[in-house]
Amino acid sequence: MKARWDIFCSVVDNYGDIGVTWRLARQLVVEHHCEVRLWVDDLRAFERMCPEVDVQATQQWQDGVEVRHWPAEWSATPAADVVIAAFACQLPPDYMEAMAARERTPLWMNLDYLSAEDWVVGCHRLPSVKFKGVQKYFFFPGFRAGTGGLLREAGLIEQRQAFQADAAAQRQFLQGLGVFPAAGARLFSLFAYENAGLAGWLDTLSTDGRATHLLVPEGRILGDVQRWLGVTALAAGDVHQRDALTVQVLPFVRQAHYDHLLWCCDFNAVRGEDSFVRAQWAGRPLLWHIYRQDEDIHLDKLDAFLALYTKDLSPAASAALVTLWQAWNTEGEMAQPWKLLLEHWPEVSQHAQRWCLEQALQADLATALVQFYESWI
Ligand code: TRH
Repeated sequence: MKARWDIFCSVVDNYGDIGVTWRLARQLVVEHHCEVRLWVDDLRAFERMCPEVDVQATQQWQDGVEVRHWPAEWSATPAADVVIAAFACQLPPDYMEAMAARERTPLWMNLDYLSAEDWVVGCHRLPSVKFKGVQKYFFFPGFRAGTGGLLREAGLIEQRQAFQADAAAQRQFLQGLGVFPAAGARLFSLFAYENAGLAGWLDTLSTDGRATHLLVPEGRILGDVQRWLGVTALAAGDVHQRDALTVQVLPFVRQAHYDHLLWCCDFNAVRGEDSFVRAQWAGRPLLWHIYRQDEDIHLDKLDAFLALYTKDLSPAASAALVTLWQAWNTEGEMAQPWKLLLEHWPEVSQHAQRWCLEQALQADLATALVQFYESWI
C-alpha cells in the first residue's frame, strides 16, 4: 500500500517555505509514488509559483498532490503515516492528538533549514521532542555526507545540460518572456532582498567594457533597482538601458520556468534557500543573498557555505568569491570585488559545474526522507 504523507507548510514570509514543500511534495508523488497532502496556510504565495492554484479552494489536486488549505480553525482529520512539519512550524494540536491516536504511530519529522555548518551532520535524524509517545525527529538538508542532501528531481542535471546545449531552446524560452539580449551580451539574473550594495554593482556593470543584460523578476530588490535607474516606477516588462547595462523586469514566473531562466543565465544572484539550491544545479557562477537572521547568525551560515564551496578553488579565486559574497551580504562596496571576480571567471565557471556534479552524487532529499521512513518502519 502507498504510504500517506502529510506535509505542513506555514508561509512565514517570502516564497521559500512553499517553494521547498511544493517541490518536495511533487517529487514524493512522481518519483516515490507516495500519497501526499500538502497543508498550506497561505495559498496566495503558492499561486505565484503555480498559477493553477485556486486560492479559494479548501482542497484541490495539483500535479498529483492533494493541496489543502491549512485553516485557522482545524477540523478533525486522520493523521498520515509520515508527517513533516516544515521549518519548525507548529502542527495543529488536534492533528497531534490524531497522530497519537493512530494504531501505528506515524513518523514525525521536522524538515529543517538548509545550512552548511558542521553541527548539522551531528543533529541530522536525531530524536527531538515526544508527544504522547509519538517521537519527532530532526531532518536536515545539507551539502555534506551525513545530511539529508538537497532537493533534486530525477534527471534534473541531464535536462539542464541538454537545455544549455540547445541555443534554440534557450532563445525560444527567453523570447517567450520578451527577452532579446544583444549579441555578445552577458545574461544575468537578479533575485535578492533589499540591498544597498546593489547600486555599486550596477554602476560597475554599466561601465564595463562588455554589455550585460540583467533580468530582474518582480520582488523585493525592485525598489533599489528603481532608485538606481532614477525612474518613478518599475513593472514587469520594463526595459531600461544605462550604458553597457540593460535592466529588464520580468514577471514572477512559475517554478519550472524559473529553473529555465537560471539555466539560460551566465550568472545568477539568488537568495533564501530554494533559489540558492536551484542556482547551484544550474552549474553557473552565482551570488547568494542569505536570509537575514537576528544577531547576524546568518553570516556564520554564509561563511560555512563559502568554506565548503571554495575549498577546491585556487586561493586567489576563492578570495575573490568570498569577498564578493561577503560584500553583498553586508551591503558593502561591490565594485572592486566584482572586478576581482571577473579576473577569475573561467576558474569560477568551471568550479560551478564541478560543484554541481559533486553535489548531485549525494542522495536527493526526497529519496533520503523515503529511505529514513523505510528504515524506521
Ligand atoms: O523567497 P525566499 O526569500 O524564501 C525565504 C527563504 O527560504 C528563507 O530561508 C526562509 O526563511 C524565508 O523564505 C521564510 O527565497 P527562496 O528560498 O529562494 O524561495 C523562492 C522560491 O520562489 C523558489 O522556490 C523559487 C521560486 N521562484 C519562482 O517560482 N519564480 C520566480 O520568478 C522566482 C524569482 C522565484
